[in-house]
Amino acid sequence: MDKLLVTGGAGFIGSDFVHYILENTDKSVTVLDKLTYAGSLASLKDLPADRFRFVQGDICDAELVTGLFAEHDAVVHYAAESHNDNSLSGPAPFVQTNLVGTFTLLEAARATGVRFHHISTDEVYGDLELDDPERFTEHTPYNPSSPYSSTKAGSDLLVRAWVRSFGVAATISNCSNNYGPRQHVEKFIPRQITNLIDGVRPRLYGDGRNVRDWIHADDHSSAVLRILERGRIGETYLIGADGEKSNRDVVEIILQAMGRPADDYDLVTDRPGHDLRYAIDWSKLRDELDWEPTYRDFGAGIAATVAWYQENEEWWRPQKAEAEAKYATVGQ
Ligand code: NAD
Ligand code: TDX
Repeated sequence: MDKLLVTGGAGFIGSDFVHYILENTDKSVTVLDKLTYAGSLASLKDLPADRFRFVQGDICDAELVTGLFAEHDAVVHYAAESHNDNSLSGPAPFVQTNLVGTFTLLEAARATGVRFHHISTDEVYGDLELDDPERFTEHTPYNPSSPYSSTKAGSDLLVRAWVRSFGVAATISNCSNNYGPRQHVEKFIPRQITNLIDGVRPRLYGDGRNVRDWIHADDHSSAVLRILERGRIGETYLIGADGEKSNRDVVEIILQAMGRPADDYDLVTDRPGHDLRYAIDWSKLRDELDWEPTYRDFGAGIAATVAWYQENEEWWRPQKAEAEAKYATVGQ
């Protein structure tokens, strides 16, 4: 598996995977990315020219996609519309990219026989009560809440059907919330960090008690590589790092890292249908594939992420006004 095609490689997690592969293996990488508002070539700067190529294009373009599959040993599929809040204000591109796009890639995998890994989310399982002792496992029934998570759930089911009906050589991973450098400022953690840089108080939806299970993007990347190399075809693997935190706790950790009082935030209008809690049981990945996360200290990970946004304003500044203008229309 020397030649990888990475869809969505100009986005947050896809670009992390590209950097991770080029730094830690001898593989070569082609990125296929449409460069929507969420994609940035600045996330793919200074990569080795002899092992890296960028193709701008749409995963819904069957001819382009099938030609690219035939030139590679494996495809890792990150491309998606990824933001829940956008899926509430405009669901159409979510249906197009997440469902039709994944269908188009699966048909190319079927035609070419190329190994396929599908990147998905824990949100396909719906949410948990705050005091539920259970966490999501590979056997938890699908119960998505938002247009985003329902299209991701649908894309997972397409992959499963293409494995069973057509023998496509695919695996799926469902990961918890990622943090780290190069995440779009529409998302929770970078939004609060860049607001604070701009002198604006962090904004918590509802009462701020919702819980997310955080993992550093580099740990997500190492897990995906492990599944690509050792995962069993047709299997689903959950990826997590025991990182449950309430949104309130996360904001307090960011405020502390930026030298501000712990209560220096505002509560704003809640997200409609807001999932209460996600929590991942990743023991299958540990027991079967011998994988462990390496980022165990969330406070240190956040401090490093804060430093990255402080030092890379030229990367995020072009996104900021548009992201905040969208939030302003819904009182968030
Ligand atoms: P992102 O929004 O930062 O990046 C998405 C990328 O896909 C962008 O570069 C965009 O230009 C590209 N893209 C969108 N539509 C396209 C199309 N039609 N054709 C080609 N490229 C297209 O997203 P992210 O946060 O990096 O998420 C990447 C993947 O990981 C998604 O599949 C998402 O569901 C999944 N995921 C994300 C998280 C998280 O915490 N962010 C957690 C679990 C799983
Ligand atoms: O300003 C905010 N205030 C706030 O309280 C924002 C932007 C978010 N929130 C809350 C909503 C969530 O409870 O913070 C939490 C995290 O929000 P997001 O960053 O939008 O992430 P989430 O909705 O949990 O989804 C993320 O994780 C799973 C990714 O965006 C998805 O792509 C991934 O599948």
